[in-house]
Amino acid sequence: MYRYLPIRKVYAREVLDSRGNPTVEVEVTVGEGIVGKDGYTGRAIVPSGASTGKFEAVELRDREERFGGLGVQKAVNNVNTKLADAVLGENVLEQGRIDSLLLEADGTENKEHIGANAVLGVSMAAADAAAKALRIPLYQYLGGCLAEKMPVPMMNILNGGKHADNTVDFQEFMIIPSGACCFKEGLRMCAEIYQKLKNILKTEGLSTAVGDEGGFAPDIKGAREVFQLMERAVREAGYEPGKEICFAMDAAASELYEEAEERYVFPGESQMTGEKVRRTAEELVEYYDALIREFPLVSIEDGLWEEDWAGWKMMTEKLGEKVQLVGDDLFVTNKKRVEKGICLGAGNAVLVKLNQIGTLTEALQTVEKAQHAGYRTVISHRSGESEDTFIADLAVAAGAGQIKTGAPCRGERTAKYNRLLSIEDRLENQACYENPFTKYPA
Ligand code: 2PG
Ligand code: MG
Repeated sequence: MYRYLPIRKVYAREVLDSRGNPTVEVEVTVGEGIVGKDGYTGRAIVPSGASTGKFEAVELRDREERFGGLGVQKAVNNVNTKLADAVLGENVLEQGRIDSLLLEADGTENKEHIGANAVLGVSMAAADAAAKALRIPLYQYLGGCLAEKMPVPMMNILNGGKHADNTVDFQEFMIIPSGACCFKEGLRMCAEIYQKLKNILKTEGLSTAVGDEGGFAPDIKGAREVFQLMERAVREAGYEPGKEICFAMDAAASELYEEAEERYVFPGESQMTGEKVRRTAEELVEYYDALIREFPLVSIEDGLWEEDWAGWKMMTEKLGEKVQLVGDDLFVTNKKRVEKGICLGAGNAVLVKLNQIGTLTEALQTVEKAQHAGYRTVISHRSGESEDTFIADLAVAAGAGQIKTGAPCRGERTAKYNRLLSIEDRLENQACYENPFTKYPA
């Protein structure tokens, strides 16, 4: 077995993501011999968000005419010059060292110099190359021989907010197969419900077009009406809401908050009702509480905006015993912000997105910090994705427990689900699948 596997080549190119915007693909070639002859090439495509948090690491865009300013040639050049210089000849099996060399090459706190999209591409592709050279699956390389916990999917079936052009103000409505015995069964149950929901929408004369993450994107008045349709779909598929299937939502409240008004503004609901709908943090938490009482809602992500630590504390005191409160924009996969949340008692779960922080090592440290404090972890895709399946392996490797990777629709989403099916197959009876929501609804 190898102990030293030098990085021979680092190469990036501009490719397209699922929204048709450019993103960075990186190839890292390792091997003791001549490149191209007996080397192993790992590859990675970096995702991109739409409802990005204010405190995320910086995604470098060209801001020139091509691709409407969204080109990533500068990030690509940074990989091919500065980052390649930093890691060529380094041992790919030392991920921690590679990531710290990448951080050093950038030299800023938020990776604004070289771009988190450049840095992350190299970090991920290096891990992929190492796994290939060792001829073991990526989840095993990252997580070791104890990597056998399959994540429970939080499957997005209805899109709103920044991910769709409809009147639904909250960004994501998800189903969780809490009664499934394994990942494969859970995925089947969710896919069946997705199809039932499609039929129901059609019968109701609502649109079955999909949003960025593959969930349907009809014009609906508010969350209650969405959950009612979801309950119908669950029942029609032959399952019991609250027993076999629970609900989750990503409010993405940072997108709704108007600082000047100190209120959350609901443009879709306002349009549908003809009244200007605005809510304070307290009113919004009351609103969530009512939804929790009416529906089997067990997880709320970004229930309040990213700078309201006091509001998050209040929300956690009120709802934290009943439901999972996931910090996405609040924590941005940043260890320091998670530490702050733990100290304050803000939220009880962390959403983990690699490109919010920029290196694999930092993301894994955040997971460790969260899990150590008893916070749950959810590995997540971005709304702009690709065929890259890294996060599926990462979810198993980190024993994250949950994954959020969209609807059972659109290739960039199903690629991750299908990868998880193949991992579960490979693990055979070693694979474990635990429902983290046994104690909910309270
Ligand atoms: C989120 C993500 C992924 P985006 O808010 O959780 O669903 O969306 O990538 O647009 O930030
Ligand atoms: Mg989110």
